Amino acid sequence: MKKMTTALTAGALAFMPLAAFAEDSTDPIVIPIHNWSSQIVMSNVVGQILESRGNNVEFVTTDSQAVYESVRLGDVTLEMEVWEGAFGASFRAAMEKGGIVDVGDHDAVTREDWWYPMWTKEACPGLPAWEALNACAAIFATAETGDKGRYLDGPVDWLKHGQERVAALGMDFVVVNAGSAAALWAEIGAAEAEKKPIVVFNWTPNFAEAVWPGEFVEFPEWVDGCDKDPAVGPNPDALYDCGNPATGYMKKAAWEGMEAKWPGAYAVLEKISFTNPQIAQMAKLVDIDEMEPNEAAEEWLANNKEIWEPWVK
Ligand code: TMO
Repeated sequence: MKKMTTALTAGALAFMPLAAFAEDSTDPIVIPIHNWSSQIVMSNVVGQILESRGNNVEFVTTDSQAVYESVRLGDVTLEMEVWEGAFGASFRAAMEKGGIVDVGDHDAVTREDWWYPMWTKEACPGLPAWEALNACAAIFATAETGDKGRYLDGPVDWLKHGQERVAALGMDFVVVNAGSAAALWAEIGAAEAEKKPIVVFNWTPNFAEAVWPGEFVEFPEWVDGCDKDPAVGPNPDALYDCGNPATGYMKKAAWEGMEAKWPGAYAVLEKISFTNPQIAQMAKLVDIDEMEPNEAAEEWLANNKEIWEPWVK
């Protein structure tokens, strides 16, 4: 565009169709992939939508926290799933430094926290209150945790601060990080046969809610600043003494330069908004139907044309 404006007079410019100035760069739009299924499938869905309108797209596997710095620097072009609970702090930190833009919220309402399958409640009837969970800690004990209960947290890069919460609330639990999301599902599946009480990290929207009815543990309600200011939350001397937001956002984020470089793709990104059932369905195609993420995306797009086609028109 710079070249054209120097080569053409203002008069000639007036006759150029506007579209000539709104062409997307042929450079690839770089889309990051993380380690949970809905994000992987949604990223493929959006990549395929952009490819259908002629954009070049490249996928890179990245850390789910460091990605906000990569977006800010333009090494990665966008992020489709900014979950408030897990990534709000990294997203806000990148926003403060500049270079990353908030491209709006999905329709989805999210929650990420300690969770148990419903059979656990039979062994610990005071649930879902966290105090009741703590009073039942012994029934969650494993060889690994001695007489304390075991809480299986998510992979470390989701930074759930489970250990800090246990310390801040004086809980009789040991936090163990799962190596992958699949390890969480394997743990729930293994406990199911004997209806063994377990408490693990889980989130919604997710495929799991259709497979294992369950509930989130109710911790002290999230208050802004609970992760920054010890005075916030019930323990005046500790951070992370609150649950995660119970009605969290899921945002889209992009590199600040995306709009100028790929204006067409950016306009599509602004319109994209997925709902809880749509996101749960994306995860299901991989976690239950065992499809490859790119095939899951093809299937999702083939079955949901009425949802996404208006976004590219
Ligand atoms: C980041 N996650 C949605 C898996 O909690």
